[in-house]
Amino acid sequence: MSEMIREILVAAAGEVEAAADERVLKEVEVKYLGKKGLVTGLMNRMRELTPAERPGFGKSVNEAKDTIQRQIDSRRNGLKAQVLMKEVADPFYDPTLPGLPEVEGSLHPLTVITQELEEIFRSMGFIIPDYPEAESEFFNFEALNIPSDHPARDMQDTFWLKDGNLLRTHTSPGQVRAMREFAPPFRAIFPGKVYRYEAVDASHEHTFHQVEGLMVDREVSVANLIHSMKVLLGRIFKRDVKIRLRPGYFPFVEPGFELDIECAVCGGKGCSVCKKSGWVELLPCGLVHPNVIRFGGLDPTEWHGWAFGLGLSRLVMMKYQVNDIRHLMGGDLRFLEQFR
Ligand code: FA5
Repeated sequence: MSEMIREILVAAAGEVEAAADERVLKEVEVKYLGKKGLVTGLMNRMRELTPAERPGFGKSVNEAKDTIQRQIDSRRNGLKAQVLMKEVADPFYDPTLPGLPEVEGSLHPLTVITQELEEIFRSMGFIIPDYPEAESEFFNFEALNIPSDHPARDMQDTFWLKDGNLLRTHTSPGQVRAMREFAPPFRAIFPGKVYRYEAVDASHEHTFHQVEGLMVDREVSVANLIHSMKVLLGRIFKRDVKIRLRPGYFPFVEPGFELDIECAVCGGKGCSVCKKSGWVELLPCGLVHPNVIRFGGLDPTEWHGWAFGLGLSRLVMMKYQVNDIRHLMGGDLRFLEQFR
């Protein structure tokens, strides 16, 4: 019997090698390994053996089966490669063949809204300077009236860099930088990425986007600030959105406000984005604190300002009813394709 196995192995190896294409190779496979194939047939002869001989024989047949299958697979790969090489080497070029479809990209929703905001504010005379994401402790905290022992530092857990700088925790450092750079009166917005070392959930990311707004002039008022916020939201949403204004504490403004928007994901009913409250914190704002004006190199008895820090990632969520902030930067093309 083992002589028979050996003969089948030799014959199969020869036929596999000689198979000139995949069709012939399939025939060889069926001849040896098919249901009625030669190797399968060997098993039927088991009953001619003594019980003691059967296990060893069964093992040899299975090994023969594996060997032949391996040879067939390897030959099949070889034949496929040959076909491919031939196609590649063929100098014939058919210009009538249809081309590959073009995959059209699109702008990320954060970019779309940023551009819209830039357009709105530019039309109201705002400039758009750019400031560093790796920021100094001075501009991120101290110059914003948040000294190192101030409890407000805990409100924004910080990613510190080895050189003592940090990843900016908000876009507010732009306020003092701009005051030092531009002669007042001026108005500016600073869109950008910010970073916080904090737990991530449906409405909190460690890396998210804000847009800071700042107006410095001799006369500024809360009324003017609130009006600008309303214009902004109206032009972004292009419909009436419910907002509420409440007092808010930030060391760099006085007075400070929190402007919330009715949660667009649940229509104010309560969901994981608004933590069941029906409202989403979107737009803190206030009149710039005199100490910040002073850090900006200006005289707070002459110059005043208002500022806001819009949560841009949340604005995008509200505009497009995105139910989890992690979709925005998650890189899943299925999410992004919806904005084509
Ligand atoms: C600030 O960052 C202040 N710098 C804003 C400010 C500017 C106040 C000027 C007054 C004057 P706050 O930490 O609340 O504040 O963040 C501002 C907005 O960013 C929030 O209302 C919210 O919309 C958004 N935001 C805050 N944390 C996160 C987070 N982890 N993920 C996504 N969005 C966030």
